[in-house]
Amino acid sequence: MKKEIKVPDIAESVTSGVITSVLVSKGDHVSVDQPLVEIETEKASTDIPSPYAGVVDEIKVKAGDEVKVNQVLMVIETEEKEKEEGQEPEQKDQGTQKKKEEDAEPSVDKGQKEKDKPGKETKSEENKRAESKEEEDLQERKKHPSLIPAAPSVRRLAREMDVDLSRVKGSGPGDRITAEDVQKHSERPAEQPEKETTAAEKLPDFSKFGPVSHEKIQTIRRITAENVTRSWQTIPHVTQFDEADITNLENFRKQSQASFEKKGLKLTVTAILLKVTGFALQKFPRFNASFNHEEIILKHYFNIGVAVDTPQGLLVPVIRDVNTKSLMQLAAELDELAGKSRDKKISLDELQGGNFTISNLGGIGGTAFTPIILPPQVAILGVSRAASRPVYSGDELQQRMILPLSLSYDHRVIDGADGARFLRWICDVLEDPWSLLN
Ligand code: CAO
Repeated sequence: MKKEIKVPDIAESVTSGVITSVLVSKGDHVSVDQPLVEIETEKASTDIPSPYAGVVDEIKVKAGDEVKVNQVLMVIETEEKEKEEGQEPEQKDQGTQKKKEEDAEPSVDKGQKEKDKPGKETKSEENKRAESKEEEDLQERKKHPSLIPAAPSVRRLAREMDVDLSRVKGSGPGDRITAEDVQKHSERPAEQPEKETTAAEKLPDFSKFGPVSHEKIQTIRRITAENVTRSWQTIPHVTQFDEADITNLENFRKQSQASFEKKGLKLTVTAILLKVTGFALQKFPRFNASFNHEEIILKHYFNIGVAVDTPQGLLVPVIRDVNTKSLMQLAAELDELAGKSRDKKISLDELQGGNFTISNLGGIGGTAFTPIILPPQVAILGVSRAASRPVYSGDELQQRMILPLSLSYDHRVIDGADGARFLRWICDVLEDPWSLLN
């Protein structure tokens, strides 16, 4: 029996990738879980294993091809016998569903169908009726969104891309909506790619003014570019700035360093921020949420992603349940995950499930920046370089260590006052960690 192998739902908010190598050839015998292709997404490289044992019948991709979730990669002739009806269980269900839907059609429509004999009406009448049927169907789908045939991953993608699923025409079996349908639909009204191409074509010939060279855009860069563009275009970002006086905290950090060093670790600002932000997310639940137009999903677990600068591009590994972990455990996990990200050893699982992100550029420099939210999250904390500054304490000028922080948040979920309160709360705790004990 022939089975199609499709690109699976690889990771949260990943909709495409590039085939880096095809690991089998036509005619090869493959076993269950045997890697078939290697794919690179903006989050990581991974193998796609075979769900079946059988013989490779057809290969539809080659190294370098860009593929989308749900796209067919190859066909495998499995050792299973053809089912009686020659249908997959899923397809059978859809067939039954379709039949049920037809049976449930209002009797007026059935009667109307009888009258619809060719030649009995003009073309424009036919068009009008087709349009009004389409409109009826649309209203029906809007009333009962759960009846729209689409997998949970496709629904999630539609929410992230701000696509109304009831308006998308499905191209899968039983009119099932695929990730590709959602993508195509989202591209239609915006005509964004077309505009971008036109803009690129209109670039002047820079070589007229001086020497130039061309650098091919690498996969991770291109996919990151697409994702940040989508985030920037669909999420109304606001960025709030504040500063924390971390003089006392820095003293504590230096004093604690010896006990961390004994375990081969370093206590850094990022590890401390993981701890403090974990508390902040518990206190301000809206920052630990996702938005899907109909509701705000509040999460009761506290997973925080940390942006890591790696030679292959930006990666965001996730530290889980930060509120249950000590500073020592957080420092150890941060060190391990940042190392794995840089060494290309991070797994997809370790890159998923974040509720909030910390992006610390302070080790490099900068006084402030406006970080871009990682959907489906609703906020991200930017950390710039802590610096020693003269600060008045009453009439007295003192030398203090000041840490600049910026918080970008989704204004559909969080109002400005809450943004300011959240960031101020973090600053207050950094200035006086003992206040947490109150
Ligand atoms: N202000 C001043 N100094 C800072 C600092 C800050 N905000 N943050 C870190 N530092 C210092 C550290 O104390 C350390 O100093 P020493 O070498 O003297 O001990 C040095 O900078 C390097 O720190 P680190 O990077 O090893 O450790 P970290 O835990 O603070 O950061 C990580 C870990 C993964 C966040 C960081 O290495 C990194 O990759 N940052 C880049 C994040 C990024 O690219 N964000 C942009 C995303 S959007 O494009």
